[in-house]
Amino acid sequence: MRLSDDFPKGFKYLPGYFSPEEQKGLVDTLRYLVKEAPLFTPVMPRTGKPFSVRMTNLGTLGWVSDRSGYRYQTQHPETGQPWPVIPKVLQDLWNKVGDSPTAPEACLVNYYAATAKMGMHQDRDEKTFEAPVVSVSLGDTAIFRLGGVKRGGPTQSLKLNSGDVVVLGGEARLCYHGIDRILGGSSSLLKDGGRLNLTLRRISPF
Ligand code: MD3
Ligand code: FE
Repeated sequence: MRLSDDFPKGFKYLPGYFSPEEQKGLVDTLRYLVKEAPLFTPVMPRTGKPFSVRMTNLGTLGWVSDRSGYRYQTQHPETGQPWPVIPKVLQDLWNKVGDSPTAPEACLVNYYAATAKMGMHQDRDEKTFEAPVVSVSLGDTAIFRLGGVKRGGPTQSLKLNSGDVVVLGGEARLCYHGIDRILGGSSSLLKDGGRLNLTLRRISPF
């Protein structure tokens, strides 16, 4: 077990980046956008096993998973509509913390009910790993696990609370990571409980 303050190079943890008022504003914006692009339940490639996390996307490209595989696509898999535009507050966040010369193309929105989790994985469906991934947590606290660039190495655990931002650049960009569990009832931000995670990404080279 690594010390919890000994993060990989390029991993930036910004606890409480968004104030409670800013978090409420973000949730209001997301409620509106999720009406346009409803949460869907992705399934695993080949097996069709459903994810416990529900998802939607904002931006010119959105990440989807179905029996054919994982990919980025321009339309919502159920409505066939283009994804809503990434709101200004998230574009601003990217410009402030992303140290990346251009705009994010995708904002994956993950919704975790109290029983949902996400297994350890790498994010490697993007065509460039040059830009960081910028993550925002809202609602219930998550127990996040961060490993190294190889599967099965040492890992460390970190709580992600509502309003926290994490920037995954440099070496951290290809580190294994997952969500072990959600602490149900730890936040009252979302009226039905659970957790929203937003990840801003660049897919294509600049
Ligand atoms: C570390 N989401 O959408 S966000 C994902 O909380 C994903 O929903 C988790 O993993 C969530 O792919 C974790 C923090 C995060 C995002 C991307 C990373 C950590 C990362 C990429 C590399 C290393
Ligand atoms: Fe991930």
